[in-house]
Amino acid sequence: MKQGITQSPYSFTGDDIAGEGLKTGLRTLGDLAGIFADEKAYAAMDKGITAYNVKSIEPDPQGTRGGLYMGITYLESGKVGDEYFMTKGHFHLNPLSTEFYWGVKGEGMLILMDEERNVWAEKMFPGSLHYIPARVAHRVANTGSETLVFAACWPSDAGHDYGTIARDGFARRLLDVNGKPELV
Ligand code: PAN
Ligand code: ZN
Repeated sequence: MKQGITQSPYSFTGDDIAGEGLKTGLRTLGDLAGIFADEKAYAAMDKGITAYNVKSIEPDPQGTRGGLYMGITYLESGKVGDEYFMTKGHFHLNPLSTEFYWGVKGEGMLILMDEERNVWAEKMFPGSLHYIPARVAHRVANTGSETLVFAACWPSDAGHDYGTIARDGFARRLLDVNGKPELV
C-alpha cells in the first residue's frame, strides 16, 4: 500500500509518454492492406515502411470497468495515390465507449462515421481537442508534410472492432484534391 509522497510511474512530455508497462505497436504499410482506394499505387509501394507507431499506458487489464488508457500515435506523412496515410480505424467493441483525441504536432483530419454510415471530419492541429461519441468509428489521416502526433484517452473496457471497417470501410474517403483534403 502506498503512503506519503511518491513519484508517478508515468510521464507525459507533450509529445511522448513513458513509464511502467509502456506498450508499443508498429503498423507498416503492409499492415494496412485493403484500406486504400488506389490498389495499383499501393502494390507499387514498399510494404515495410512505417505508417504509424502507437505508445500506450494501460494500467489496468483490458476489460476493466472504470479504467482509462492513454496513448500517443505517430502517423507518418505520405500518400497512397491521392489518399493520405491513415490509421486502420475502428469502432469500439463496447458500444458505450467514448474517447478523447487531441492534436499535438502536425496537421491531420479525424474522420468519424456513425452506425448509419454518416461520415464527417474534424481538422487536427496542435491544440485541437476531439470528443468521439459512443458508436462512432474513428480514423485519422495525416494531411501535412510532417509526422502527425496525436494523443488519445479511452476506457479500458472499450475494446477494438477492426473487422467492421476492414469489411465495409468508411463511407467516404479523404483525398488530396488539387492540393486540398476533401471527403469524397
Ligand atoms: C487510438 C488508436 C490509434 C491507432 O489509440 O488505436 O490511434 O489507430 P487504429 O487502432 O485504428 O489502428 C484509439 O482510438 N484507441 O481506442
Ligand atoms: Zn478508439
